[in-house]
Amino acid sequence: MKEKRSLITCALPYANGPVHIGHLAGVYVPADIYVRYKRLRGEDVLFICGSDEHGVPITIKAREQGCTPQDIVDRYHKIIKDSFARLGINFDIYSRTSSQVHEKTASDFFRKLYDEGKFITKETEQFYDVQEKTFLADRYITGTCPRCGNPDAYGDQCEKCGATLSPEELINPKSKLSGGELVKKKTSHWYLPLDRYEGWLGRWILTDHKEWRSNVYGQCKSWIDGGLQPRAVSRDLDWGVPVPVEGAEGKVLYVWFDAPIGYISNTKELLPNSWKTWWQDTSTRLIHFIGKDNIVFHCIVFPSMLKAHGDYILPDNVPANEFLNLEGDKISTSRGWAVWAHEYLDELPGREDVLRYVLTANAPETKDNDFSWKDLQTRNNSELVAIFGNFVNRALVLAHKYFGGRVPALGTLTAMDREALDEIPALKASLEKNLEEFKFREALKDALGIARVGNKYISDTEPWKVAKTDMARCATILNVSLQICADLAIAFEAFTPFSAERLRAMLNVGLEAGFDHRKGEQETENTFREGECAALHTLPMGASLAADGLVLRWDDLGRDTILPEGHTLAEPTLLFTKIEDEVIDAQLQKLEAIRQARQAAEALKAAPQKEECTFEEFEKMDIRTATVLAAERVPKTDKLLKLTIDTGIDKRVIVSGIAEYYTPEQMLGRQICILANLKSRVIRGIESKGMILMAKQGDGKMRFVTPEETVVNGAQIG
Ligand code: B3M
Ligand code: ZN
Repeated sequence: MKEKRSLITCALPYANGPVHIGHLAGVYVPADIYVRYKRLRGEDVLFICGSDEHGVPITIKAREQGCTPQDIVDRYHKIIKDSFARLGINFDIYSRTSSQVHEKTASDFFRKLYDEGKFITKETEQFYDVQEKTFLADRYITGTCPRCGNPDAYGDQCEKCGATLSPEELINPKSKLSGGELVKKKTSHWYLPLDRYEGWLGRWILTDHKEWRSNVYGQCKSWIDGGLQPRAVSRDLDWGVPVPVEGAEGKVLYVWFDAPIGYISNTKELLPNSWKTWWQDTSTRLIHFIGKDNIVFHCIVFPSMLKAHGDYILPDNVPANEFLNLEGDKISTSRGWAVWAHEYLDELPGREDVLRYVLTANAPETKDNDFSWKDLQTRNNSELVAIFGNFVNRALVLAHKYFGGRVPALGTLTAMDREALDEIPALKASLEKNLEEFKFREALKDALGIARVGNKYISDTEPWKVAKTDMARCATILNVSLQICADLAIAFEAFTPFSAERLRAMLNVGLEAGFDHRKGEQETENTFREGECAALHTLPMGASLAADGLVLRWDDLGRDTILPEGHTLAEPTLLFTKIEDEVIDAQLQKLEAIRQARQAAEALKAAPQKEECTFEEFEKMDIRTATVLAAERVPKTDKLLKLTIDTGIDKRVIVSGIAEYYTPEQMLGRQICILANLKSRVIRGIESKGMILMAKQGDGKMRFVTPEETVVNGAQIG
């Protein structure tokens, strides 16, 4: 076994929707970069993830779609797992919290804490749906937001104004299940008394982990300073891990209690014999990659659970990211404002690395950041194509043109050669430091810096010109250039693994990275469910061994000579290609369509109720039926019709702004309703007496309000 051992986990995505670029940039791409880097350095790394398949939103989605929660998670687990694999995010295992191993692990975990008296129980009153005979999770309760009046606020949050709510605060709370009234009913639950861990958490995080990212440290500090409260670890719900206690029928573990245990279960599923090395040996470093909304659970709640249990190590670091926006707007699954991983992969085939690159370059590490399609195009065309790809292509094409596809001989190095070669170890040092400190954006700049060095070197030395007069000098320049290509094939492995592998194929070299953890594990029949285990990381030792056996290692990066003279190169192909405007425009149009559809849906929503009025106020209005006798357009206007109508008491003229919706011909003989006693007004020189009543939609569309069947003119409405 290697000395340095790291257990890397990524937040388990909820299996109630596909993953989008926000998830990728915040959690999965940085984690994969870190893992690949560690493997390249020969460290022992285990990379764990899986779907989070419990929780209320999944049950809501199932109800909405008329299927079971299991149907929902089966569908999305597959889509999510597939997207990760296609993006080269190579977990050692991507399992799921509906697995049997997980149910047992989570259940045992709870039971140990229960038996040891680590929980307290509390009886509270909660909303109960009498019709459905069930307690309701906060999400299942809707009502009017007390802050902004949104009639569709949830019991935990108002999505319109963003307020965090409790179901008690909602005006007119109703059950989302039955739509019916709610009653309060007593229920009892188990709580983890976080207040008992406060002192310990304060020392462990605020004193011992000052090196954590400032956003993470700051959030923890404010939680701890604010005082911690006991947290319920069970729920009244029928989807989840049943509470393993007699008399707890109808109760399951709270999703945030069972989900982090999923990290342990998935390790167990992969390595049934040696999982304890990863979770119980204090020389293992545990690192959780998460988004900022998960900080409290990974830094406060889960560590307290682990501490209470007593057998497990605690996280060494939790490099949580901020959020990624899309074209300046918050990514929102419910509003459909996102770029979905699986759609990107289908619509921009072969451009996995471009997405990985752009999401890293814009990683929301210290503050929220933005993804835009134009930026993706620019970074692809002017960085990946124009710098990295262009340099590699020139070096390889010239080596084929002048030296038959072999690494030419290195002559005496000039100052220019030396200068270029000397820049690489410095960039390597910075790259290592940044990767170790989870500064992936900076690290990517270092890697691209190597390509910049190469690109500048080959432009300055102009080997294509030198070839005309001095073949020996040309050989030296291309030798140096090819060494820099080899540097890039190592440095970019973590960031753009597909391209790095293609580059290594062109250079005819392999890469040493990692090894198979399952070796030595007894594979019992139950160990791996078919198709459940993600493929092992792409590059077990010597996997892409070149024909003549040259294998690159991290330590080669920055060496003057990585590729020996005479080493055979393969045919070059383009590493990256330009992204044309059409591709970007199509994506922008797709987003525009989403924006418009959303606006239209907003517009169709009923407007909020107006202020109260008294019956007397209503009575003042003379609303009655009338018939249109004549209709004509008001000259020089688009919207106005001049209508002559019979009100039952008189014949009068009303000017109405309905010409967009009705022609004069359509108006003739039509029975309508009017407000007869509206103060008369002069519109375009015509005196208008009264107003025609129309049903108006949010998008402006108008329709007449007409009696169900023809009545006499002047019939009063009220
Ligand atoms: N599924 C929340 C999320 O995806 C949750 C993470 C669980 S990690 C143990 O944001
Ligand atoms: Zn609100």
